Amino acid sequence: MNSLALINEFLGQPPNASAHGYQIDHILEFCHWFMAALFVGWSTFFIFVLIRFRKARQPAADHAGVRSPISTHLEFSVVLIEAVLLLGFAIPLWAKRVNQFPPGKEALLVHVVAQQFSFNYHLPGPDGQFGRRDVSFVSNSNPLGLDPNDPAGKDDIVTTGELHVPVNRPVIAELSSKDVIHDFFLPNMRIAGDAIPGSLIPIWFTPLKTGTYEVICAQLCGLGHYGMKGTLVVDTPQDYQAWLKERAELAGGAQSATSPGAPAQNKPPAPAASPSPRGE
Ligand SMILES: [Cu+2]
Repeated sequence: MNSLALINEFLGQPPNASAHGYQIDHILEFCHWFMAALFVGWSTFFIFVLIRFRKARQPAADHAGVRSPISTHLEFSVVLIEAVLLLGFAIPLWAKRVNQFPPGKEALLVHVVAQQFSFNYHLPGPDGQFGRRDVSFVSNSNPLGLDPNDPAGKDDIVTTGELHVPVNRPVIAELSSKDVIHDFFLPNMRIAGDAIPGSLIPIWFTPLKTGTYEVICAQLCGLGHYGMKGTLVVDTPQDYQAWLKERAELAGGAQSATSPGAPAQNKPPAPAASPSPRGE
């Protein structure tokens, strides 16, 4: 941590815990210091102008105005620095985040399905395959509409509110929503992505430090919006395997509870469990 990082702390940024987060912090730090320099610079210039062109010193208006090229040079420099920031740092970093996803084998893929008002997580279980999901199977005990007849889904893990991931392994979170637009925001991982009904939006990050972090919804999605606060637990690989095992056992129990073909409870169907296509 260099002294520049102080400005992020001062602004209330939680500590970074992801691999790419340092680059984002760096841009934020630089931008804030640059804005501070601009603020001091332009304020000084403004005060200088007030004094230099005061009425006592300039009784008659000068219609030609300022002839010095300094302000032009200053403005050009500011535009240049901003262009370098945008084209040299911000856009390449963004492009890397969007285009250079880690290879599928290396990364952990998790489906994040937002709803009013919680985040549901769908993991493939030991077989590594996601079970089919369909809106017709959605019920209180099956919030994602896992197809009970699909063998690939038998060992799938579905959790609500808490997501576990292993440390030092890239995580791809595929975002979707069952109702309105939410935003899956992991402040410590310096990543956020909108969860939009009818869309699958992947985001990725690599957690570097074990610990428990906040998950929040960053779109005002309704009255219970605040209640979407959840937890991301970054485990050591051993702890993660233990958690997977525990959840898989629980999932086995839950699967038999919702016996295949059991009709969804008598309630209006939820809008949709993506990624099934829908005709809205
Ligand atoms: Cu939300």
